[in-house]
Amino acid sequence: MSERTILITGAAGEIGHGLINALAGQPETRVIAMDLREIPEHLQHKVDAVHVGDICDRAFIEHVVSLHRVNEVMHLAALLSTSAERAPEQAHEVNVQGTFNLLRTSAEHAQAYDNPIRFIFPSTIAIYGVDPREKYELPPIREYQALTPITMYGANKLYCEAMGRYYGRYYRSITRGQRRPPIDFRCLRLPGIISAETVPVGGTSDYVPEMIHAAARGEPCVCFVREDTALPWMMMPECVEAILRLAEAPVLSRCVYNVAAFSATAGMFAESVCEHFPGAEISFDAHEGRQSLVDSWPSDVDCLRAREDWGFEPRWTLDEAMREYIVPTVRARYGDAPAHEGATS
Ligand code: AKB
Repeated sequence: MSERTILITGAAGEIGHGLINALAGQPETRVIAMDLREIPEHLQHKVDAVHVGDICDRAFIEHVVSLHRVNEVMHLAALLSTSAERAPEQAHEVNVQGTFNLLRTSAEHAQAYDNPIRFIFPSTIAIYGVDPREKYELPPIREYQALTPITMYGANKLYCEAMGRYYGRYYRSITRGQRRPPIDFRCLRLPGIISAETVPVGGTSDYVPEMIHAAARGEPCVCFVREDTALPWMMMPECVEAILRLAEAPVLSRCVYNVAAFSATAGMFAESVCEHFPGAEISFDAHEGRQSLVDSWPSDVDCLRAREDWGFEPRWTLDEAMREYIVPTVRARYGDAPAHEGATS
């Protein structure tokens, strides 16, 4: 790839942290970090420019894209599922209008320089809407199945997938002639993501990271879903690797892919956490509203197309992730947790 000038929106978020760290020092690569809030101090020296502003501010987006002649976008800025259910109209503004601003500006910029902009879009398992009564009978779900989201976040992301496909395949099709579409749109539907370095905010799959970080801090945790609730999961390093591998893949035949490492229940995670943090206090008290969201998401996804088209390959099973990534990383972050009350030595 020629020199990459990558705009990362939502750069102060969990995935933004991981991408900035992974891209720092890469040859022929400039990273432009953008967020509504300041980028943490320890990341600022790892990027080439920082812009604090609103994804919904079209003039701001146009300024940043043209100032840096951006040729690649990793668009992470979004209100996640729980935040979006608490403020659905704001979620639409950020998740849909913000993405539209970025797509249209990128398209205009790409046409001005006659060079398509690669646009990496993290979608979500929340675009699926399975019948909770059938959730655990279904085989791992394919990209074309059950596209009936019940959340504003899932609806937003599904529409943005369609917008991205339009800009990447069918943009102005009746007037474009032989010119290629202005956007090279690539999308991965992310499962529950677990970061051992940052604590999530606003997601409904946050119950597992919350459990892990609480145990590492020696604090009790009440899990807001039932113990038998299953979702597909991957660790943050696997998520970052998947985004970068998708971004660097040659021409692709599809633009939307499932990715995940394994399926697991909240109870399986709790059991593993208690093995590594003896005496960790984990209880379950389902929040009806948040439980209903998770019950509409598939327990597992079929990632065959990602494996075949661009070599997606997760690293860890649940037990391996705990041993090789989560436990060493949270211990480094929190130090050796104070013994939980009642813990046996
Ligand atoms: C959320 O919980 O909203 C996200 C997701 C599943 O995409 N982590």
